[in-house]
Amino acid sequence: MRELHDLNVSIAVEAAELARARRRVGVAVAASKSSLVDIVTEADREVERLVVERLRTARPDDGILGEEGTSIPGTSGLTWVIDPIDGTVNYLYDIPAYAVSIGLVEGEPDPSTWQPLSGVVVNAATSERFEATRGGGATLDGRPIRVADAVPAATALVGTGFGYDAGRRQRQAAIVQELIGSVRDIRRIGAAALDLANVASGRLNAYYEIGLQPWDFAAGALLVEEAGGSLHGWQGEAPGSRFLLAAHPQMAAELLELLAPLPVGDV
Ligand code: LIP
Repeated sequence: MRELHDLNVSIAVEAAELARARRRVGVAVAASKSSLVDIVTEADREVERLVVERLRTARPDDGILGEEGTSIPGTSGLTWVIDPIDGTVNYLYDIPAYAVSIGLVEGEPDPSTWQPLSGVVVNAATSERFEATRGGGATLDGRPIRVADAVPAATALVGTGFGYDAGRRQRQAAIVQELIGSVRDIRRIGAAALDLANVASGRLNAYYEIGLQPWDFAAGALLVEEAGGSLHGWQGEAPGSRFLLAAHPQMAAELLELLAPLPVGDV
């Protein structure tokens, strides 16, 4: 496990350095995906190629699933789940909140059944390195991190995010409009992996989002759990693309109760 995690850290740090270097010389949209504003840059693709190349050399029997199209089945029972640049729009605008996120999971690359083993999230703009191993705790630049102490929802700082489809964003915003009056405030940072790292390190009390992709949270969810937090899905489902909430275990019930009457399932 240690060797696999050290490999994860080494590759994530190298990939973050590449992303930062490309940002310095300028970034342009290479293509759009699900909508005009769901963009990919050449750096996203280049960073994913670097991560895949390193993993194929070091771990040729493992599976790999990446946001920018990598889908390689493995025979080892392990799969690396990659978001080469999470927070792509922040990256395009040079807002210093974009991260390389690499999770290593055991089992099928299905968030409802996989067992996370190692997670690394590197803020490529600031070089902050969040990491966790299953049962080994979570750290920020080598220092142990813990979720913030539980607080009532009314004083909770809650992160969330929005999708790339305009109609879905409006439905998601309608939920925020209802929730914002019942919590301290809302933060929309623009990178799920960093939102989860912020919960794990106590910078947010909670984070929820509707419509994430497996690569958005494969590493960050392990950070939260190893920092003493818990992950929740919608109405008892496993946390995943339909809905994911990360929070201190003693806060989750109240936050889920606030969300329950809202059209989360219809977004
Ligand atoms: C982003 C997520 C973010 C979400 C954005 C987008 P990307 O991922 O990290 O939480 O709100 O809509 O999905 O596209 O930057 O890798």
